Amino acid sequence: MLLGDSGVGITCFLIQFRDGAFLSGAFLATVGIDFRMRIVTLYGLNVKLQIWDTAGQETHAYYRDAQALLLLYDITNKTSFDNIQAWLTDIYDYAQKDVVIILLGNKVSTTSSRVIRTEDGESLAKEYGVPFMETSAKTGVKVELAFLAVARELKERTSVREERSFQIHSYIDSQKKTGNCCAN
Ligand SMILES: Nc1nc2c(ncn2[C@@H]2O[C@H](COP(=O)(O)OP(=O)(O)OP(=O)(O)O)[C@@H](O)[C@H]2O)c(=O)[nH]1
Ligand SMILES: *[C@@H]1O[C@H](CO)[C@@H](O)[C@H](O)[C@H]1NC(C)=O
Ligand SMILES: [Mg+2]
Repeated sequence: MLLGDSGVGITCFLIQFRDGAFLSGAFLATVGIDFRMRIVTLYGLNVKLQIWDTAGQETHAYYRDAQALLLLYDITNKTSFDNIQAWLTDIYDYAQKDVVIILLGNKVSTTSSRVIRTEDGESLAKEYGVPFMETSAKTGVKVELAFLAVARELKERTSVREERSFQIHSYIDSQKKTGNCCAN
């Protein structure tokens, strides 16, 4: 499930992942809740992701059952970043204890000015022990990586193997560096 303040780019992020395109034109604020599917291949298996799009506050009732939460803020909007702490506090109160969380600073390719530095996002994420990356729902930067990292982590958790070979933090760090398709 995608969460964050209104206007951070949640719907665009989801459409970019599903369709590989930026939802431009008329601004369509999400009302209520909606979901979309995409099938990805992980370890040679087709995995169907059911991704929920939400809008604004009061979403506890929905994310209580979510397996993973992608929490977005907008790097050009300080309010959306300042509210991340409140989001995380709520998540720890209402979400499942083993929920996978990832923090995303969206709109990196924006022409308007950045107000939240990369280091600010990194240190907040570190404080809460969650993985972090900066993304663009517009150009697609790290959109695929964010979802695939979460999907792999979920798959790993349901695996019957005793040893965990996959670690979401180190996976993201390595993918950020490789500069391949999914990490650009
Ligand atoms: N430059 C830039 N603009 C973006 C990006 N993602 C979204 N936007 C713009 O931000 C605005 C809000 O995008 P939405 O995807 O509708 O945001 P939302 O979080 O779903 O908003 P609500 O549904 O109203 O809560 C739109 O004008 C998008 O064009 C991005 O990565 N870069
Ligand atoms: C910044 O984000 C907040 C939500 O965090 C929103 O209410 C506000 O309209 C946004 N400001 C701008 C200039 O987009
Ligand atoms: Mg929306």
